[in-house]
Amino acid sequence: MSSHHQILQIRSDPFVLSHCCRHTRLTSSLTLQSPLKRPFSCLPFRWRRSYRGGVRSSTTETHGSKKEALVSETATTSIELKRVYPFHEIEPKWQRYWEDNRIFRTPDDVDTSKPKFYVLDMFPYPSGAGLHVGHPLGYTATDILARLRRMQGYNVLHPMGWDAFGLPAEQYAIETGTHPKTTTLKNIDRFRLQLKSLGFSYDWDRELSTTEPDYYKWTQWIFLQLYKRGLAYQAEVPVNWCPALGTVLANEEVVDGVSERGGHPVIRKPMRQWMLKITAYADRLLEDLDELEWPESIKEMQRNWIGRSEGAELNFSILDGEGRETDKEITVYTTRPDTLFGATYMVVAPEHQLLSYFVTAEQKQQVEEYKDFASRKSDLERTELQKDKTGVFTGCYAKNPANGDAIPIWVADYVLASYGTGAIMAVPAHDTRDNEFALKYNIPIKWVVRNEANSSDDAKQVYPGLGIIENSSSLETGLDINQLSSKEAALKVIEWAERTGNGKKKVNYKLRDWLFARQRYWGEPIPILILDESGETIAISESELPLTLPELNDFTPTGTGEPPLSKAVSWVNTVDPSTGKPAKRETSTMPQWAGSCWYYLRFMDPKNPEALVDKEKEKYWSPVDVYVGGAEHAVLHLLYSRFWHKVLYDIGVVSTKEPFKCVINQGIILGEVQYTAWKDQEGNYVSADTEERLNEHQQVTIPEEKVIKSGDHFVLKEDPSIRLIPRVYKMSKSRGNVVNPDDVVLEYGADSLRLYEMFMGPFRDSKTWNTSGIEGVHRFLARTWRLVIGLSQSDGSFKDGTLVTDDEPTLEQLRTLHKCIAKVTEEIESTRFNTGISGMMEFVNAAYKWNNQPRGIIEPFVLLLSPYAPHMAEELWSRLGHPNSLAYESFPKANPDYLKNTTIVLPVQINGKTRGTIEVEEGCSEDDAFVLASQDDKLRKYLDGQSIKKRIYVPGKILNVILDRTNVKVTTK
Ligand code: ANZ
Repeated sequence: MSSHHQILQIRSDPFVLSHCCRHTRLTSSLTLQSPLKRPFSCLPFRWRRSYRGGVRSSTTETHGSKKEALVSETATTSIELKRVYPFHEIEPKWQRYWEDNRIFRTPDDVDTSKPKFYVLDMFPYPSGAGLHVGHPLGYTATDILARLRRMQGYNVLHPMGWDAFGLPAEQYAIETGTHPKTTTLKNIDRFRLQLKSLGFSYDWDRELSTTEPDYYKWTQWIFLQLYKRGLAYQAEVPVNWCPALGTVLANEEVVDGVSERGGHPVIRKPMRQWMLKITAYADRLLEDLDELEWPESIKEMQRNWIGRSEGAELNFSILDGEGRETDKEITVYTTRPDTLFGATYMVVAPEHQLLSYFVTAEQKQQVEEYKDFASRKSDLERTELQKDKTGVFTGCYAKNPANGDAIPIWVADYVLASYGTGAIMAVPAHDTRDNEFALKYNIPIKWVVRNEANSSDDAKQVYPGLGIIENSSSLETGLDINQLSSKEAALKVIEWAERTGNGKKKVNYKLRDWLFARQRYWGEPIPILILDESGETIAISESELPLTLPELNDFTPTGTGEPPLSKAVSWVNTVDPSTGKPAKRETSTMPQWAGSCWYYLRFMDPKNPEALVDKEKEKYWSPVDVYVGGAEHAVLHLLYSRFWHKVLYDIGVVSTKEPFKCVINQGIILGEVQYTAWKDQEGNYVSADTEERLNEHQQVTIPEEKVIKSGDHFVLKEDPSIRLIPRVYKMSKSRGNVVNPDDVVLEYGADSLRLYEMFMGPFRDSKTWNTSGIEGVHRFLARTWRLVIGLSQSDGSFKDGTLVTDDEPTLEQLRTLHKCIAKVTEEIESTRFNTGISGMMEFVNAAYKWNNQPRGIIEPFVLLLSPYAPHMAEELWSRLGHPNSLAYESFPKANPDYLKNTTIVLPVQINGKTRGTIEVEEGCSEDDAFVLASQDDKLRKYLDGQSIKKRIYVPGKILNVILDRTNVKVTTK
């Protein structure tokens, strides 16, 4: 069942809250009224009432007609809220306590004889928009794990920091003149405050930002190690040039031909760029995937991204105008050397290096125009299968090495410059794209592979599969592969090519070297000098690191491709310290990926001025045990980090081959379900299932309280014949369905937000936000509070202390507790956080039926609750008489003796007379007891064929079945 459905079913409560999204829409006209610096009306409705009532008493609210209504409700509501439970007092109190006492600090000198647990969140980009409700989803999960492991005696590393270089701060600087550093620091402050308000147990002493020179010193140091090993180099490559942003973008930053950020057009342009040779690690990046406890889907995405393929490089000589061989060759990459005799033309990419050498004078202009045309397309557009193939004949021919045939060379953009050799032998009988192209341009098609499985296939159809080779022998070259299987033929062609110098076996990867330079200001400077005289590049000395980013007031791109840093003239112009020769600094900066590639290592030893990370510390803490973040980072971030990690492994900086042992992707939180209805011209509703052309009617959004579920559908409460369509959207500013976690914390508290995000559904699934769901978990927390503390007094406050007694727990109480311990522990460890909560809810429901709340039961339960709702748990723990935080108390362990299911003998009466007994599990349901009774040999004769009037069941005591004498019916099954 999808999480969407689950959530819809939870909604039995009336909708108390207005959606935050609607409030956010109201805000534009109602500004600056609240002392919270937030328009009053953007707060959810109930919060407004309590706020007015004095819980937070400093406001004066003057919103016209609403005012009176609000005022009349306030006095009671504020008390009601206090009665529920005083999260607004407890939460800041414990946050202060944790901070003042540095409770979650992981000291530098931990006792390394204890086991370790390193649990890490993908650190956020501190955007101007602040925290989104999607952030706390992953952060709460890691916090629960961190808190559990601390209580289980592990040394826990649970840090937080900021991935703070990047485009948005720079764009903002261009628009407003505010320095990116100022914006970034402000955003970080806000993020930190927000995270602290959620009670996450981060070791804030280890906080770091990728923009701090102390940090990027080591990012630059890693770059130098790469450079020294030939893994960072410069090359003239076709790049995605975005004129509007004035920068080169990586392939993954271009979506459908426009920049991912901002949606500006992107063109292909050859430029000299810094590249990192990730391809040198392709094999290891592929092989080592197998040993990782990562979701199979991510591993598969990485495998596809690396894209290993085996084939051959074959050389085709270029022919001159008279058809004579020249000394120039075009090398193609093919995964199907068996189809060599079927190659009836060649294609080179528009950017191919040799193109200008062999294109004929007559074709030159057409080819130039075509190159220009192709430069406007992204690689993705060029390779899309369904796109119409285009190309231009170069006027030149090449020799097929297998049979000596002269075949035309075309230029076409379905061949990419960046893959293989940027040239292909085209086999239109056996490759779909080549087939389409050949048909369009009237190029001969030659069949060389027979489909064995279906020889009756239309011989004129393209056949891309393997088969038996035919039409493939040449007297001239002596090569004959007829009647061989495709596999055998491929081996034979490779062997022949290697022997005759016509080619070689080749493994290729889709993975390309990583374009590592950005023509932007707000990034790490690349620590390289370029000598004025020779253009030679020189690494700056490690002792000069960090090479700090110079101050700049004008961040606008130069528009020429020259990075903004070129405006920092006195920084750029320098001398090579070893020779005194004039030189210029590299003005491109590193991409945002750089800082995030290795931050997990710095957290192990964040303040070390001597080394990136101390060896002993690294040995103890590596690898990251659990790494949680969004699936959008499945490939790039995780692949880049793995690459750097492997380089660091090779040079002895780290001790493990892989950085992250287990990766978990949290699901996306989607906006609240929106219900759409349609109205005709007269204003009458039209049911979504009766009308074919719904779009001709007016769409209206129906509030949830006017909707009910009918069967599998949603209908209007006032007229159930009108069916509605429920829709779910990603949260986005433009749709106005973004939920701000701050609002939720104000209204319900951080513990409720944490619990709700965990309770929404399975952690890895996408889920829809639902405000009434928070009310549910909030009520659970309030029930827990009252269970331990009791009801509030007449003034709304709560007595000190608790209701807990020192009575010996009963067997039933112990069983209930230990079942809960087993469940919560198991569910947290398997990251099924939602069902862990259900376990605690069951416990609280059971505990409400008891006459006493023994300390021996309640104390362990409070510890169980603490990873999820740490503020409430700390408060209860302290009221239970403990002077210290519970953060390092032992997490309760389930005693297997109390987990065994026990059976009891249950007497069964028929019409009040005991007729027999049955053996049932303790706590067995009425239905189960009845079924057992009706199957019992002795009892069956009383029940068979009888109609049952009623059943009286007292669990653990008796089952009494009253028969209906007037209507005899078989109902026992
Ligand atoms: C001849 C041939 C015959 C091919 C046939 C396929 C089928 P993978 O598996 O993805 O590595 N190719 C090579 N370089 C290319 C480039 N730069 N741009 C576009 N296509 C390129 O694919 C390798 C196959 O893709 C190669 O094998 C080549 O076409 C094409 F029946 O060569 B083949």
